[in-house]
Amino acid sequence: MKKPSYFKFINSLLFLGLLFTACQPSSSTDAKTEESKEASTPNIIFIYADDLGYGDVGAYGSTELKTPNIDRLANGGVRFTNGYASSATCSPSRYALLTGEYPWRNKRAKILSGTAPLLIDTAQLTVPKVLSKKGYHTGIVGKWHLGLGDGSVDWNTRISPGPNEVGFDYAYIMAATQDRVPTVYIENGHVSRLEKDDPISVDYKKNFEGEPTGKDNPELLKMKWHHGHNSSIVNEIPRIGYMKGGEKAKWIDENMADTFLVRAQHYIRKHKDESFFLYYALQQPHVPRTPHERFVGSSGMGPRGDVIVEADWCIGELLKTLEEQGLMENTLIVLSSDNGPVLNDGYYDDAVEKLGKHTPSGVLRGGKYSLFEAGTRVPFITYWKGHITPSVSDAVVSQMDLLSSISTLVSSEERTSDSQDLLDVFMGKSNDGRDELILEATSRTAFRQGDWIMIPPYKGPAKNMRVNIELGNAADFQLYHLTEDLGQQNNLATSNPEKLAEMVAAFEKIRGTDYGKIEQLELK
Ligand code: NG6
Ligand code: CA
Repeated sequence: MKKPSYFKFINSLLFLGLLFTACQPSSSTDAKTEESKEASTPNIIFIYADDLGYGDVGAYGSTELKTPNIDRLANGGVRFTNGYASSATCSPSRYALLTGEYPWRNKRAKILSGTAPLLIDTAQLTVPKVLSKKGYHTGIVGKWHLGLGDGSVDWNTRISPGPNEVGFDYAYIMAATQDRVPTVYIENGHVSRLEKDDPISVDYKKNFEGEPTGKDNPELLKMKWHHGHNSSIVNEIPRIGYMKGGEKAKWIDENMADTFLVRAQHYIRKHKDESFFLYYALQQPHVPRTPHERFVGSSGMGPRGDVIVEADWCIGELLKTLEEQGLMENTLIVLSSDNGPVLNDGYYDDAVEKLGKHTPSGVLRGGKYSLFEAGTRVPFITYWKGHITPSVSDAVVSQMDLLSSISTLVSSEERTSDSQDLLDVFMGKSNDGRDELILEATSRTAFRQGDWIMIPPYKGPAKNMRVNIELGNAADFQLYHLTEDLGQQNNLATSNPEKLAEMVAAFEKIRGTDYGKIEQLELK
């Protein structure tokens, strides 16, 4: 009698035990912890194009130029229609992207030469620093253009401070732009493939004796310069600045896209088991436009279109790598451009002649260097498979806001005062973007508030004839209502003096009052 009841008891215990294990909250809690751990420290990739315009992307209305991979991100994530770079030129935009600080607060934040010292203070907060502190591995592959060293760089020893000193664990970069010397890759401060008996010298003022230049030796060129770009010749392309030596270290322009892509893919594979931040800074479609032969003729628009097709392909390959590694659901991707588009930016390369019906600025007025919308309003996409529901957002967001927003994402307290926490907007959960934003273009500034934009009077040409872009300069204030007049055709400054006064007052509160004194445009 006892036995069976004993066994019954044991059986009941076993049954209860099994039931307990099955219902144990610990396993689901573990799964939850795992999930939230993943959700709170996803990999983060910034894909940052150079001079890609609002109208250059299929998802933003381009019908002539096909960008299927960017479109895939745009259609599977949040596509911002009011997403802004902080400046209409490169270095200031990159400065704001990484530091979360308005570029006009830093007087040195202008288009930098290849020998300019590091623009970011090594004590300054940066996106990679925020993430490093949360255990991320951080890397940059591509265009830097934020200065290197302290003013007198010896390119033959370790170059510092640079990306490694402002938060990046790994850096494989070109120093400035593809059209500026030094035309070499730099890996963690060391010029790649540099040979001891062929040291590099760089000078932006005077040439090295006996070295040919674009200006004096047109017979040595495969690409002709239109304005500027007539100093040292590298790979038969004339550049800005003078350089001597480093023959084996010089990049091959047509391979640059592949070189950066392979490094970015390698970085992803290497760090797939930890949380990583990759800043993949594409060099396209900045000049000189040098598509690999696989892409020559691919757009029917000449080299500018071809390098956009090439950049789009690179993005597709990067996505394949993430898929291959099973990282898509655990990676937040932000895609944008550092400033608006330009056609002829100093070389004859058929960008104007073969444009056809394509409109790089889309419906917007202006372009690179301009205070009009096309200078700073750029493709801006956030994508995170399984976490961001596809949508189109007209919330006003700035690249500068990524610092505080990402900080919130990874449960960090770090903030800068200019960078707004718009995480919910970037995640597509809210449409409550910025109320106001100051935009910059070659040291001039304009002010967006709500649907309005106010451009103060600036001396200087209305149009830069060489690049054929309206700059936004005028003798009087300009005021546009952007939802009713996206193309900025109707200046309402005179007809709406109250609104203008309100905008000027709000602008001056942030910007101060000396914004109008910039007569000397940095654009030569
Ligand atoms: C300008 C260059 C232009 C481009 C630009 C930087 C001349 C005349 N023009 O000074 O070709 O290099 O700087 O572009 O030299 S950016 O996208 O990096 O800001
Ligand atoms: Ca640029």
